[in-house]
Amino acid sequence: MNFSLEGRTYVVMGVANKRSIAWGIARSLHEAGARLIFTYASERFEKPVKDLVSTLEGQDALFYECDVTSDEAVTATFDQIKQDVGTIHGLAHCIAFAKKEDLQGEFVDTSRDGYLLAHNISAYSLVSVSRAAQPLMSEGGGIVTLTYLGGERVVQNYNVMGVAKASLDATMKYLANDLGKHGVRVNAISAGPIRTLSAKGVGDFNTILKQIEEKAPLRRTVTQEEVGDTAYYLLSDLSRGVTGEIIHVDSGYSILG
Ligand code: NDP
Ligand code: N5H
Repeated sequence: MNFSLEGRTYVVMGVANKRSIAWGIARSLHEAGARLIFTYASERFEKPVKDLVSTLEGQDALFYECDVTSDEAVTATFDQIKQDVGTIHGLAHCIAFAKKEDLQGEFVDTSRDGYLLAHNISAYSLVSVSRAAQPLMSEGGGIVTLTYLGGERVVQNYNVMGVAKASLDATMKYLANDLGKHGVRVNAISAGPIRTLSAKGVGDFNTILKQIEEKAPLRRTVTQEEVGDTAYYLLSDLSRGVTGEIIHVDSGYSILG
């Protein structure tokens, strides 16, 4: 079996900058020979993303604006991708958002607004994007999303995002069940803490990283590259029998009690 991604096209959603997990995924897919399509939330990110992608040698990428809070935007984006490239072979969904005030203090204080916003962007978007992308995966394909341990158990301060990740995990499984008959597999990567723009400004992130270095079986944190290579596995035929699965790329931290 040939595990090169030559001749295959993948959509990567959620590159904000070079630290983004989505960027680690893009680099792994690029290394494997894939053609890449990038989407970003607003025009503001067009130039930075294009500048970053210009560093990928020989990559003939395409770029689209896509705010996942709008079904119309999602549908229009994938309609345009269909017109421009025809078939795609997979998608990496690396998108989440919650209000800052909902990522501290007590979960019980989460507002209705904040709860709905976090779920809208971080969980429902996977439904919307998968529905729009599936018809483009006429040769079968893979969808990968990014989750975190805080959706499986209580992690201090993760709060509403933990509840949204629990929803995302279940969403991934229901989508895997629906899309399997079309040859489309849907999986999640549960990444250990990585310093990204989203993680920035989050109180005591250093303490969280230090705890991983002290306690995780591998005694170190993980990198964007390690998450990227697992996404490559999940988006390639190497994982052809795997769907509805959550793979922890977290130095083994999740096995600890
Ligand atoms: P980044 O800040 O690099 O990426 C977050 C992305 O979400 C940004 O690119 C942002 O797009 C995008 N986004 C937010 N709102 C919208 C929207 N309405 N429409 C489209 N895109 C939107 O952080 P990460 O790489 O850390 O995050 C990627 C994923 O990984 C998230 O799901 C996160 O929960 C998950 N994760 C992260 C971990 C970590 O420790 N960093 C650990 C486990 C999981 P834009 O920049 O264009 O606004
Ligand atoms: C237990 C923790 C630490 C506490 C919680 C952190 C949660 C982070 C996730 C969300 C996605 C962060 C977020 O929405 C930040 C925004 O309010 C403000 N930032 C932005 O608007 C920037 C500019 C844009 C690019 O960000 C987004 N998201 O659009 C969890 C950590 C140990 C692990 C972690 C950091 C998990 C995760 O899900 O990201």
